Amino acid sequence: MKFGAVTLFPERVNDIAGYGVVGRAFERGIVTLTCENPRDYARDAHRTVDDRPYGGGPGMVMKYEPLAAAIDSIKAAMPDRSPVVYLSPQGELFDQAMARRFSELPGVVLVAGRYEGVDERLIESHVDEEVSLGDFVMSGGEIAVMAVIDTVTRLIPGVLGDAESAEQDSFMDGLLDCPHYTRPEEISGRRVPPVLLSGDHAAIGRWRYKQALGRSFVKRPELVEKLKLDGEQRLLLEEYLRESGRRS
Ligand code: 9D3
Repeated sequence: MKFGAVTLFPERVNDIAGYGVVGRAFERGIVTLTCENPRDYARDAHRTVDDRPYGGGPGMVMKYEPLAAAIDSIKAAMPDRSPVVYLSPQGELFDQAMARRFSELPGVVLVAGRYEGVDERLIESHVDEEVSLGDFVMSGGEIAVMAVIDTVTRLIPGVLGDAESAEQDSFMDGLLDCPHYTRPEEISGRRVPPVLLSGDHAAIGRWRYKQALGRSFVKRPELVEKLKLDGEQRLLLEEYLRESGRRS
């Protein structure tokens, strides 16, 4: 999988290749990242990449020409059918399904904006998809580009070890995680749930699924609505709500 990134801060985005599971995928050559800086394509003496907005108002807009040249240059080095994805608050919400779709492509070009955004004509001419991480305001697209690279890389076969991949396509898919505990058994009177010490793996699995279902229902009901619960799942959810004092 080849990632391309267009950014005014390539050293920041390249940092993604230096850490953890994703860093190892880069070391092993499973994924690559090529960055291009629009500033290197600015042709004036000041290497200008931004300008004042037509119509007035605060802030600056990223100029078309340096961005277009940077994207064209990176596309030339990418596989055919590598879409150009512009990270922006106006985009479609990023989720695991979108990440899976990207992970099946030979390449993706990710464009990070700065200032108030990019000249709209750049989006029309060079961008295939606009993608947002959610309804909050960041200072630019670099962290979003890194989030996409991290999420997509984890989905590429061979990147995760056996333990981590087993977790990925588990029956808890689409739900929030269950609680986790490690030693010691007691902290200031708070004990680890006894079932986790029982050695009864069927009971442990059932308890974990009940917790995942119950917390999802309480914190993120829309996740559970998507699932269409069967009788057994309904029973587990009732049990969770009773045990957590939300039902008598
Ligand atoms: C409403 C005027 N601007 C806020 C001061 C709009 C604005 C412009 C540029 C808001 C954010 C940004 C920079 N953000 C991104 O590049 C970005 C982003 C985000 O801020 N939130 C969630 N996902 C993303 S993806 C790219």
